[in-house]
Amino acid sequence: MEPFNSYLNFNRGEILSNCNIVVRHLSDMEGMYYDLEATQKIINEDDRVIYKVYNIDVPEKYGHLQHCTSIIYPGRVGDEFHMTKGHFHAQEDTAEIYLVLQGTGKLLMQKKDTEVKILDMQSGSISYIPPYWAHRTINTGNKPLIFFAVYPGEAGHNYGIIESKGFCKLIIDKDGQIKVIDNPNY
Ligand code: S6P
Ligand code: ZN
Repeated sequence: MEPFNSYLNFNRGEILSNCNIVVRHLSDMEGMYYDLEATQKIINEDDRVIYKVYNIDVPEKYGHLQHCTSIIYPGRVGDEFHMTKGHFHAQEDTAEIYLVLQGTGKLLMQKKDTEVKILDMQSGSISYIPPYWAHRTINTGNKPLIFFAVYPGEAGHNYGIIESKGFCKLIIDKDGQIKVIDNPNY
């Protein structure tokens, strides 16, 4: 394989070449926000885009490095802030690095024994997600949250556990304050 450059628009988070784009509407995340009524209402109205991921094309193999940007648009579903689905890596002993380019948010992480860690995300923050931690990103601000991620080629994604149980904590807007609460459905 030959070396190559890609180009990132720092303000918009878009990568302009060598890329595939994942667009997640709310309907792609049904059941992941705890307010099911608010979810259904938004899906029926405009099924808004919650986030996009610009993935640079690299072989999903040991020795390579996957790299991408994620853009989470600001907003809430009920009182829960816009967020990613969240996942474990399929190859669980693989880590990841997130570098925030713009916006503010939280990085919610959880191990299988339900130990939880939440880190702040802001422009310039570099978060290290060690092996074995599931991770979800939440936009708690009023601008897009844009971050660049790098992780091992073979890591893959396991969404199943999070799709069925969620995380044990939720991050919500309570009267204009960011609050971490227990997930009533966990
Ligand atoms: C990949 C990395 C991110 C997420 C992206 C969307 O390992 O953690 O690129 O894929 O932020 O989140 P999700 O949970 O829908 O894949
Ligand atoms: Zn990941």
